[in-house]
Amino acid sequence: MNIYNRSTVIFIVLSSLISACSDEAKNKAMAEKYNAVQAEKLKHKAMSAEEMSAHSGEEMHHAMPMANETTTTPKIDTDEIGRRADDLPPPINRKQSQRLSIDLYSDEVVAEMMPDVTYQYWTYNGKVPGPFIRARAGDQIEINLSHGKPSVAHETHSQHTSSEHAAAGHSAHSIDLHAVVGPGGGAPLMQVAQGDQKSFSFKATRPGIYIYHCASPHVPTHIANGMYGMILVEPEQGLSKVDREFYVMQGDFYTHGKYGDKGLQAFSKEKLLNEHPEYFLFNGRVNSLSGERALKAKVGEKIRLFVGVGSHIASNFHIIGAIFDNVYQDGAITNPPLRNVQTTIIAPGSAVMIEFTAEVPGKYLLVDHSLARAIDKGALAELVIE
Ligand SMILES: [Cu+2]
Repeated sequence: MNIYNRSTVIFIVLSSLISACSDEAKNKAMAEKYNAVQAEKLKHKAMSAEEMSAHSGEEMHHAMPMANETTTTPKIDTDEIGRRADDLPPPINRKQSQRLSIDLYSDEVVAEMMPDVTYQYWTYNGKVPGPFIRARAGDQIEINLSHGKPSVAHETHSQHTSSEHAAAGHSAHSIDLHAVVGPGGGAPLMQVAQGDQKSFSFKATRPGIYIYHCASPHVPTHIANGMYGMILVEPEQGLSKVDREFYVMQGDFYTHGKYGDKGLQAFSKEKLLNEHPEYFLFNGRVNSLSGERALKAKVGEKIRLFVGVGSHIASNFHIIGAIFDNVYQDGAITNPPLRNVQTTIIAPGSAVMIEFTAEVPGKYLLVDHSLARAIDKGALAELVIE
């Protein structure tokens, strides 16, 4: 990090601890307040939908306003919360270091978690997971984080007041990148209040596949709501050539209702503290990586997966019917890989790089092999080999 303000770090650590201690007692009241704010926010959004439609953005789709407040199918902000598995930058070819500038924004969006189930996600750049950042060891990386989508910042302000925004628990957003060597992974420099924008830069010194996530109080809540992504720091000589690369992140989600309960689902902090998620999801929603959005490859092709866990519960990652040629555990892509692996554990806040060859055509299922999570709670994706 270029600059490091020690008192800021101490403040953030202390405030996180303080909020963690008092949170349990306030939990129920906060959930009620949260629900009230959600209802109010949706009402404001419905009222201003017409004027906002004049500012249509790529990832911001304003559907029909609510007919009334009691409808069970509230307006959604985006018709797709899940990032596609092939949405990642191509391999790096250059032989020298560069300066990179990465633009991120926080965005709280209501979207479908599964048909007839909606949820207010907190995101980087409107999708879960956030953008895949790709760099080369030695690069100087500048991270620019805006609180709110820049092009609609003024409309966002008009939707609810700062105090409502704070009551909903997202008065600040930030970023802690595990590729950063320095206090808080950059987070102390990057606490961004509503409507603000901050930047910091760091040198990517260690090759690896890393997680980044929001680190604003209450940190576990920000992460549980979807604020995470991956940053790959390629070694100077680059990675071996493959035919396909995919970006997959497993996340656990804590809805007030049970899995499949219809309507807008409030976040349940109680379930988060009890480590009792209702959903385990690959890339943000049920069936985000299935059907038309499945991972696709052809027989004989070499496939590379970057698989990470953004939120709080480890994944027992497995592909039914496949054996991994190479697994680089714990993000350690410069270590020799494990060979011929069936299932690999991915810790929360960690990622693995997996390589294998498509040998037999057909449909393969990516799962968390704690299989109730896959069969009953959403942790399923498809790989189609043609
Ligand atoms: Cu956040």
